Amino acid sequence: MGQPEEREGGAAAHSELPPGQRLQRGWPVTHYGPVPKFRPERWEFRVFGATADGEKQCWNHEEFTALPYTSVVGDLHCVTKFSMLGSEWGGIPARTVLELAPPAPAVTHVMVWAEYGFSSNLRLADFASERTIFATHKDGEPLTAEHGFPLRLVVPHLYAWKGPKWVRGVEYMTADRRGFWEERGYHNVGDPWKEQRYSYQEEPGDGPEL
Ligand SMILES: Nc1nc2c(c(=O)[nH]1)N[C@H]1C(S)=C(S)[C@@H](COP(=O)(O)O)O[C@H]1N2
Ligand SMILES: [Mo]
Repeated sequence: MGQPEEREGGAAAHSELPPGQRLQRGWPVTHYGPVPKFRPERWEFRVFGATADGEKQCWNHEEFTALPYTSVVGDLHCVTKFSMLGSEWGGIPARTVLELAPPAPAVTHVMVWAEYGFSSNLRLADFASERTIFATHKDGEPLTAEHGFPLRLVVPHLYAWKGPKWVRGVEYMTADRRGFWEERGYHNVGDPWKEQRYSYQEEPGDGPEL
Protein backbone atom coordinates (compact mmCIF):
# COMPACT_ATOMS: atom_id res chain seq x y z
CA MET A 1 0.00 0.00 0.00
CA GLY A 2 1.34 3.44 -0.94
CA GLN A 3 2.13 6.29 1.37
CA PRO A 4 -0.57 8.95 1.66
CA GLU A 5 1.26 11.36 -0.63
CA GLU A 6 1.39 8.73 -3.38
CA ARG A 7 -2.34 8.23 -3.39
CA GLU A 8 -4.62 9.82 -5.87
CA GLY A 9 -8.24 9.45 -6.76
CA GLY A 10 -9.77 12.78 -7.54
CA ALA A 11 -10.88 15.80 -5.59
CA ALA A 12 -12.99 13.79 -3.17
CA ALA A 13 -10.17 11.42 -2.21
CA HIS A 14 -9.15 11.43 1.43
CA SER A 15 -5.98 9.97 2.82
CA GLU A 16 -6.88 10.54 6.45
CA LEU A 17 -9.02 8.68 8.90
CA PRO A 18 -12.55 9.94 9.46
CA PRO A 19 -13.37 10.77 13.09
CA GLY A 20 -13.63 7.78 15.41
CA GLN A 21 -12.01 5.34 12.96
CA ARG A 22 -8.77 3.39 13.39
CA LEU A 23 -6.48 1.84 10.82
CA GLN A 24 -6.75 -1.85 10.29
CA ARG A 25 -3.89 -4.14 9.35
CA GLY A 26 -4.99 -6.71 6.82
CA TRP A 27 -8.51 -6.93 5.54
CA PRO A 28 -11.15 -8.25 7.92
CA VAL A 29 -14.33 -9.89 6.63
CA THR A 30 -17.56 -8.25 7.81
CA HIS A 31 -21.04 -9.19 6.71
CA TYR A 32 -24.35 -10.63 7.81
CA GLY A 33 -25.24 -14.18 6.79
CA PRO A 34 -23.46 -16.86 4.76
CA VAL A 35 -21.09 -16.39 1.82
CA PRO A 36 -23.07 -17.21 -1.34
CA LYS A 37 -21.80 -19.75 -3.83
CA PHE A 38 -21.11 -18.26 -7.24
CA ARG A 39 -22.97 -20.04 -10.02
CA PRO A 40 -21.89 -18.33 -13.27
CA GLU A 41 -24.70 -19.87 -15.31
CA ARG A 42 -27.33 -18.43 -12.98
CA TRP A 43 -25.69 -15.08 -12.32
CA GLU A 44 -27.05 -11.96 -13.92
CA PHE A 45 -26.72 -8.26 -13.22
CA ARG A 46 -30.08 -6.55 -13.51
CA VAL A 47 -31.01 -2.88 -13.75
CA PHE A 48 -34.71 -2.30 -13.15
CA GLY A 49 -37.22 0.11 -11.67
CA ALA A 50 -37.52 3.60 -13.16
CA THR A 51 -35.26 3.23 -16.21
CA ALA A 52 -35.44 5.90 -18.93
CA ASP A 53 -37.02 3.53 -21.46
CA GLY A 54 -39.09 1.58 -18.94
CA GLU A 55 -37.24 -1.63 -19.80
CA LYS A 56 -35.11 -3.84 -17.59
CA GLN A 57 -31.53 -4.42 -18.59
CA CYS A 58 -29.65 -7.63 -17.85
CA TRP A 59 -26.07 -8.72 -18.33
CA ASN A 60 -24.78 -12.23 -17.72
CA HIS A 61 -21.44 -12.64 -15.99
CA GLU A 62 -19.42 -12.79 -19.18
CA GLU A 63 -21.13 -9.69 -20.59
CA PHE A 64 -20.89 -7.64 -17.43
CA THR A 65 -17.23 -8.36 -16.81
CA ALA A 66 -16.48 -7.51 -20.46
CA LEU A 67 -17.54 -3.90 -19.86
CA PRO A 68 -14.64 -1.41 -19.83
CA TYR A 69 -12.41 -1.99 -16.79
CA THR A 70 -11.19 0.94 -14.73
CA SER A 71 -9.60 1.34 -11.36
CA VAL A 72 -10.08 3.93 -8.63
CA VAL A 73 -8.31 4.49 -5.35
CA GLY A 74 -10.64 4.49 -2.39
CA ASP A 75 -10.94 3.86 1.31
CA LEU A 76 -13.16 1.42 3.16
CA HIS A 77 -14.63 2.61 6.46
CA CYS A 78 -16.62 0.11 8.51
CA VAL A 79 -19.05 1.62 10.97
CA THR A 80 -17.61 -0.75 13.63
CA LYS A 81 -14.62 1.64 13.41
CA PHE A 82 -11.97 -0.06 11.35
CA SER A 83 -10.76 1.60 8.16
CA MET A 84 -8.58 0.56 5.27
CA LEU A 85 -7.04 3.43 3.32
CA GLY A 86 -5.98 3.77 -0.28
CA SER A 87 -6.94 0.46 -1.84
CA GLU A 88 -7.07 0.21 -5.59
CA TRP A 89 -10.45 -1.10 -6.69
CA GLY A 90 -10.75 -2.43 -10.23
CA GLY A 91 -14.00 -3.02 -12.05
CA ILE A 92 -16.87 -1.28 -13.75
CA PRO A 93 -17.71 2.25 -12.62
CA ALA A 94 -21.29 2.89 -11.52
CA ARG A 95 -21.31 5.66 -14.11
CA THR A 96 -20.91 3.07 -16.86
CA VAL A 97 -24.09 1.37 -15.65
CA LEU A 98 -25.86 4.75 -15.56
CA GLU A 99 -24.76 5.43 -19.14
CA LEU A 100 -25.69 2.00 -20.51
CA ALA A 101 -29.00 1.78 -18.64
CA PRO A 102 -30.00 5.38 -18.01
CA PRO A 103 -32.43 6.24 -15.23
CA ALA A 104 -35.65 8.17 -15.86
CA PRO A 105 -35.35 11.89 -15.10
CA ALA A 106 -37.43 11.48 -11.91
CA VAL A 107 -34.94 9.07 -10.30
CA THR A 108 -33.50 10.40 -7.03
CA HIS A 109 -32.17 7.24 -5.32
CA VAL A 110 -31.06 3.73 -6.10
CA MET A 111 -31.35 0.46 -4.23
CA VAL A 112 -28.35 -1.78 -4.77
CA TRP A 113 -29.37 -5.43 -4.48
CA ALA A 114 -27.18 -8.40 -3.56
CA GLU A 115 -27.54 -12.15 -3.02
CA TYR A 116 -30.02 -13.27 -0.33
CA GLY A 117 -31.96 -10.00 -0.61
CA PHE A 118 -29.29 -7.83 1.01
CA SER A 119 -29.69 -4.24 -0.13
CA SER A 120 -28.47 -0.73 0.45
CA ASN A 121 -29.99 2.55 -0.69
CA LEU A 122 -27.97 5.45 -2.05
CA ARG A 123 -28.75 8.93 -3.23
CA LEU A 124 -28.35 9.03 -7.00
CA ALA A 125 -25.51 11.55 -6.62
CA ASP A 126 -23.58 9.16 -4.34
CA PHE A 127 -24.10 6.30 -6.78
CA ALA A 128 -23.03 8.56 -9.68
CA SER A 129 -19.83 9.67 -7.92
CA GLU A 130 -16.78 9.19 -10.12
CA ARG A 131 -15.25 6.81 -7.57
CA THR A 132 -18.27 4.56 -7.02
CA ILE A 133 -17.34 1.25 -8.63
CA PHE A 134 -18.64 -2.28 -9.09
CA ALA A 135 -15.39 -3.94 -8.14
CA THR A 136 -14.11 -7.28 -9.33
CA HIS A 137 -10.54 -6.71 -8.09
CA LYS A 138 -8.66 -5.13 -5.21
CA ASP A 139 -5.03 -4.11 -5.63
CA GLY A 140 -4.87 -6.11 -8.85
CA GLU A 141 -6.15 -9.37 -7.36
CA PRO A 142 -9.59 -10.83 -8.01
CA LEU A 143 -11.89 -10.55 -5.00
CA THR A 144 -12.14 -13.62 -2.83
CA ALA A 145 -15.53 -15.19 -2.10
CA GLU A 146 -15.75 -13.70 1.38
CA HIS A 147 -14.94 -10.21 0.11
CA GLY A 148 -17.70 -10.29 -2.48
CA PHE A 149 -16.60 -12.29 -5.53
CA PRO A 150 -17.66 -11.99 -8.29
CA LEU A 151 -18.82 -8.39 -7.77
CA ARG A 152 -19.17 -5.86 -4.99
CA LEU A 153 -19.97 -2.20 -4.89
CA VAL A 154 -17.44 0.20 -3.37
CA VAL A 155 -18.57 3.71 -2.42
CA PRO A 156 -15.37 5.12 -0.91
CA HIS A 157 -16.92 8.30 0.51
CA LEU A 158 -19.59 6.47 2.56
CA TYR A 159 -19.50 3.81 5.30
CA ALA A 160 -18.82 0.41 3.81
CA TRP A 161 -22.25 -1.10 4.47
CA LYS A 162 -23.32 1.11 1.56
CA GLY A 163 -21.28 -1.22 -0.66
CA PRO A 164 -22.99 -4.59 -0.97
CA LYS A 165 -20.81 -7.61 -1.60
CA TRP A 166 -22.16 -10.24 -4.07
CA VAL A 167 -24.10 -7.51 -5.79
CA ARG A 168 -26.63 -8.54 -8.44
CA GLY A 169 -28.37 -5.40 -9.55
CA VAL A 170 -29.62 -1.88 -9.16
CA GLU A 171 -33.14 -0.58 -8.78
CA TYR A 172 -33.79 3.00 -9.87
CA MET A 173 -36.16 4.75 -7.48
CA THR A 174 -38.18 7.95 -7.66
CA ALA A 175 -38.37 8.14 -3.85
CA ASP A 176 -36.03 7.00 -1.11
CA ARG A 177 -36.48 3.66 0.65
CA ARG A 178 -34.27 2.09 3.32
CA GLY A 179 -32.04 -0.87 2.59
CA PHE A 180 -31.06 -3.74 4.89
CA TRP A 181 -28.86 -1.95 7.46
CA GLU A 182 -30.67 1.36 7.02
CA GLU A 183 -33.84 -0.37 8.26
CA ARG A 184 -31.93 -1.80 11.19
CA GLY A 185 -30.74 1.31 12.94
CA TYR A 186 -27.96 2.56 10.66
CA HIS A 187 -27.93 6.03 9.17
CA ASN A 188 -29.71 6.52 5.87
CA VAL A 189 -26.86 8.54 4.32
CA GLY A 190 -23.76 7.18 6.12
CA ASP A 191 -21.13 9.88 5.62
CA PRO A 192 -18.12 8.86 7.76
CA TRP A 193 -16.72 12.41 7.76
CA LYS A 194 -19.89 13.51 9.56
CA GLU A 195 -19.97 10.31 11.66
CA GLN A 196 -23.44 9.49 10.38
CA ARG A 197 -23.48 6.07 12.00
CA TYR A 198 -26.99 5.54 13.39
CA SER A 199 -30.49 6.42 12.30
CA TYR A 200 -31.21 8.31 15.54
CA GLN A 201 -28.67 10.90 14.33
CA GLU A 202 -30.68 11.61 11.19
CA GLU A 203 -31.92 15.10 10.60
CA PRO A 204 -34.97 16.06 8.55
CA GLY A 205 -34.17 15.39 4.90
CA ASP A 206 -31.60 12.66 5.63
CA GLY A 207 -34.06 9.85 5.03
CA PRO A 208 -37.61 8.54 4.92
CA GLU A 209 -39.66 8.62 8.16
CA LEU A 210 -38.70 5.85 10.53
N1 LIG B 1 -24.04 -8.56 0.90
C1 LIG B 1 -23.49 -7.89 1.91
N2 LIG B 1 -22.60 -6.93 1.64
C2 LIG B 1 -22.01 -6.24 2.65
C3 LIG B 1 -22.35 -6.50 4.00
C4 LIG B 1 -23.32 -7.50 4.26
O1 LIG B 1 -23.71 -7.77 5.42
N3 LIG B 1 -23.85 -8.19 3.19
N4 LIG B 1 -21.72 -5.79 5.00
C5 LIG B 1 -21.10 -4.51 4.65
C6 LIG B 1 -20.21 -4.03 5.68
S1 LIG B 1 -20.92 -3.55 7.15
C7 LIG B 1 -18.86 -3.85 5.48
S2 LIG B 1 -17.88 -3.12 6.64
C8 LIG B 1 -18.21 -4.33 4.24
C9 LIG B 1 -17.05 -5.21 4.60
O2 LIG B 1 -16.39 -5.66 3.46
P1 LIG B 1 -15.22 -6.71 3.65
O3 LIG B 1 -15.79 -7.91 4.37
O4 LIG B 1 -14.75 -7.04 2.28
O5 LIG B 1 -14.18 -6.05 4.49
O6 LIG B 1 -19.12 -5.07 3.43
C10 LIG B 1 -20.39 -4.52 3.31
N5 LIG B 1 -21.12 -5.29 2.33
MO1 LIG C 1 -19.30 -2.49 8.31
